[in-house]
Formats: sequence, structure tokens, C-alpha cells
Amino acid sequence: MIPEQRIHDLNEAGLADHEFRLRYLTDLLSRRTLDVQGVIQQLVDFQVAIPSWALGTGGTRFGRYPLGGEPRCLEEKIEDVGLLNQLNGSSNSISLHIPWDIPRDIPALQQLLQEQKLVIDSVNSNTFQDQKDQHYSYKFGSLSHTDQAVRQQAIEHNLECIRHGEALGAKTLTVWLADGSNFPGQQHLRRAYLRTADSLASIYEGMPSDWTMLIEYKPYEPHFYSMVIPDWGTSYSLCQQLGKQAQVLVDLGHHLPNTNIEQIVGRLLQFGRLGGFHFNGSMYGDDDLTTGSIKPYQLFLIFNELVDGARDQAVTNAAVAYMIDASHNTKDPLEDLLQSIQNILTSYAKALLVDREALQEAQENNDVVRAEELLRDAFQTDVRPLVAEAYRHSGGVLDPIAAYRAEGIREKLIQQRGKLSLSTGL
Ligand code: PSV
Ligand code: MN
Repeated sequence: MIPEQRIHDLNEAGLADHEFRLRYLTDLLSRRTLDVQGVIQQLVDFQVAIPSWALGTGGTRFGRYPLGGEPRCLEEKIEDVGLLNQLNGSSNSISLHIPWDIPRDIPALQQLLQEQKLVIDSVNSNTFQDQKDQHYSYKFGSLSHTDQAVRQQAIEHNLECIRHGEALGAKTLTVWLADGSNFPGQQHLRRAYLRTADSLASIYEGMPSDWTMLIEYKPYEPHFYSMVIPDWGTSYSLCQQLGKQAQVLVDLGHHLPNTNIEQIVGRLLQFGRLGGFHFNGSMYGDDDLTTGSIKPYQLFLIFNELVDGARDQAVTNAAVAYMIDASHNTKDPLEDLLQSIQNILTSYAKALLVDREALQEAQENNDVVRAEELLRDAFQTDVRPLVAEAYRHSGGVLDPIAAYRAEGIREKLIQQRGKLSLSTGL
């Protein structure tokens, strides 16, 4: 942890500039009768979970270039998330992937979480890899497998994930299935769906009544002909059959090029089935770039739907669980996470600036240009002072990446954990 005095000192250098820029923006927005303090408070309240598997360098199938100082165990991962949260106050929870990060010493972990001011967000099951001690292989599927014994093994794994989560106070199970087929004819498409629905029902029955099951979809990869849960419609239909505790999870990278993701978000909000969000950036495929680095306008439009839904009395969707699901090969993963959060908060802040009354009026009057200009006006506003102020309000620093570098955090982690430390995960 960075001492509080040091956080104060790190902020001192940029404070005068920051206050100048914030004052200008506040004046400007107040003229439009915007409640700037309210916007800052909403940014302070926004929290995005960090997955335990994003703290080490992610690789491609061609190679991985570890940076050194990577967390070697769950405890060190928690410390890294605690550090990120100290810098920006926006990531107060950690998601666990089982079995990459099985919690062992529960009392010690609980204490550590408390010290780091963190909670456990979701537990994520893994039936997309075979583990050493596993009896049956998932090569041809898990919850959708033709063999009941394989399905049962995958069901039990999910129930075990729930038990691990319960021990640490989590209340969400995320299920992403890699099940699918690589060649036409390999799998009976309808029967694979029915088997999956049946397996999910067994997990759902074993879930505590205050838990939520998030069902994630993905159009391709690791299978290239068909995925059993390829799209939001399939996730949604499964949730409908399971019951109220099942919700759809939208992962930004899990869409084919040019999919209108914001419309999917709007639909799910309308149906009260948007449960979770995995942020990442997608240039060609899944999670190949940092969140918001390539399509910031799209990220803004997604937040525009979220904010619009949150303000609409007719929308009764429960709180959405946000998480970053990305890990890159050529960046320091902690810097990448700080950048992602910056881009997420920036998009959220811009969405909060949209003049919704004027937008509705333009929409009702079919004034296409006015409606679009209202969105563009919010999108083009430089909201960085609002985001920086939100960091400061939460006890963090005005510029997290600059502070991370000034503190020489990676160098210190390398000293503590070594140059060759490798993190579990992707
Ligand atoms: C799959 O691509 C995914 O998005 C799922 O959320 C997994 O749990 C995660 O990435 C990590 O592999
Ligand atoms: Mn995901």
C-alpha cells in the first residue's frame, strides 16, 4: 500500500492545473444546469471488478513475454487489486477463476481482503481446460457433452465454485462455456442446447437463493463452426427457462464485427435480464485491445444506453456487475487495467452529460441531426477533470498511471517477486 502522505504529495504537483481545468468545466456545464457534483459522485460510486487472471501478462498462442513481478498466488493478486483501487478508488472487488485461484486459507484471505478494502465479486467456472486430476476430458464439451458422466463432472465443478465463493462472501457465479463444434455435422445443434439447458438447471437448483448466475455468450472461439451459446438470444432463452436468478452477461469482445452492442444492452435492460458486463476492446477478435482504445464512441453509446436505462422508471433491471476481462502481451498489466478504468469512467462521464430531455424531444420530432449532435456534444466534451476529481474524492491520485510510474511500482514488484514470477491464468 502507498502511504497516505505519499498520495497527497503525488497529487500536489498537478493540483493547480487540475483545479483550473475542473473550474472551467464546472462553469461550462453548470450553464447547462448540469449537476456537476452529482456527476462526480456517480463516477465515485462506479466500481468495476478486476479478475484474478488479468494481473499477469496475457499471451497469445505464439508466445508470452512476462514482465516480472507478476503475482504468484491469490494473496499477491489481491494485493495488486488493492493497489489499483488505492490509486483510483474504482475497483473495489476481485473476481476469481476456479481452479486457477482456489481460495485456501479462508480466514487469512478474509483478513487480507478487509485490509485491502476489497470484496470478492464473482466466481468463474472453468470447463474449457482439462485439469491434471480431472477424470473426464472436456475436449468434446462440458455441460453440453453427449456423455452424462462428463456433464455431471462439469455440473459438480460449478457447484464447487459456488462453495468457494460462499466461503468468501461472493454471490455471483459466471458461466462461460467453450462448448461447441469445429465441423458441420459434428454436433446435433438442438440436442447440444437441450443438454446444456438441463445441466444449467442442475447448477441453478444448487445455487443459494441470494446468488445470481451470469450466462456469457460468445460467437466463436475456441470452436469455429458452432458455439452452444453463441449469442445473447441463446443466453436470454436459457435465463428465461432457469428463473429470475439467471442473467445474461455481455462481454464486449464476444460479438462479430459491427454488431450493434448498445442495442443488445438496451434490449436486455428492457427485459430486465442484463446481469453483467465484461469490458475489453475488440479490433479483430476477442479481447485483443484495451477497453475503449479503438472504439471509444461505441463504448460511449453503450454507456448511453446504461444511463438511459438507469433513469427510466419503466426499466426494472437489477444492478449490473461490471468487470474487466482482458490481459495483454506487450503492456504492463497493471497499467493496462488503469488505462481501461480511465476509458470506462470517461465514457460513463460523457454518457452522464447527455441532455436526455432534448434528446427525447429530437427523437419524437424525428430530428435526426439534432439527436445525433446532442450525443456528439456529450461525447466530444473533455471530461478528464471530472474523472480525476472522482479519483481524488475516493482517496486516490489525479493521474494513476503517472503515479504508478513515479512510485516505481513495477520495479518494486520485481524486487519482491522476482523477474521470472509467473501468474496463473490465461
Ligand atoms: C472467454 O473468452 C472469457 O471472456 C470468459 O469470460 C472467460 O472466463 C474469460 O474470458 C477468461 O478466459
Ligand atoms: Mn468474458
